[in-house]
Amino acid sequence: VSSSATLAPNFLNQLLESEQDEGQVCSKVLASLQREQASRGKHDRLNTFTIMCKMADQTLFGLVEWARNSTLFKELKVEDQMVLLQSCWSELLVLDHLCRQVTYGKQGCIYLVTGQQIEVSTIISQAGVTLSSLVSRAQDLVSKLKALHLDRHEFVCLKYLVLFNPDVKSVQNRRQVEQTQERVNRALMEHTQQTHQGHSDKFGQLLLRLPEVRSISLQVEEYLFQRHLQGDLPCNSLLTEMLHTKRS
Ligand code: DR9
Repeated sequence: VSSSATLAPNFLNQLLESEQDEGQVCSKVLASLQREQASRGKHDRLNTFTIMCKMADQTLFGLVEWARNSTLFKELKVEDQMVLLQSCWSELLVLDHLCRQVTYGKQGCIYLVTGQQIEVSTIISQAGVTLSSLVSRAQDLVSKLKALHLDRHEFVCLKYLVLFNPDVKSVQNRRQVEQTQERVNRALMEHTQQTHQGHSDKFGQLLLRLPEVRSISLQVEEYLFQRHLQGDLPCNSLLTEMLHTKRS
């Protein structure tokens, strides 16, 4: 057994350590939404879109916290941490959404971070073309990932691959980001080879899903930016701030 093969499981376990507990994330998001609702009067209830944005916003806070607590990310200069997060925040949100669907989602339903379930057919009937297409594309990807039996280790590797993107412009220490990306990539490859020996191409299949994640995330940004231009996005949100940073 080569040394890299014996070291890889430790490395992967180390990556898993900074994963957040879904129950805790759910409680945090719910608590924040309830505080928000409690501060409002009977005739000042938030609409669905605003609630969804606040939910996404809280989820995003959680993802930023996840990144900033991870050992690998902490090794980077703060400036590089900033540009990486600013570049991949929407991809992280999409991956997070996908993983939640793969883990908890029922056929034909969207499982929200709060534990609520919404039927896809309801969304399609209420939403406009952009959101409907987004939800459909995401559901197609969920089916593919379910068929691949994506596990927790693989999911966390995909998150790191998205985060440590050496192609982001204005990264200062490109070599460092590249080396981490390669290390995670190797760990993912070894993990898929060891745990899915009958499925020799799982590694390749997983990586082939990333361009679609990217494409969906760009469509999410486009959708949110349009709603922002219409004045629909809640103010003081991290979502809005991220949308602006990327465009300026
Ligand atoms: C889990 C990660 C946190 C993100 C929380 C938000 C989850 C977003 C994931 C899927 C979308 C769920 C949509 C729920 C819809 C509730 C009922 C509904 O259909 O409402 C319609 C409303 C308005 O639709 P519209 O904008 O198309 O306008 C219609 C127009 O007025 C008439 O033509 O839609 C919403 O309220 C949707 C809010 C979406 C908030 C988007 C946050 C996106 C951030 C990340 C999600 C990443 C994954 C997305 C993949 C689908």
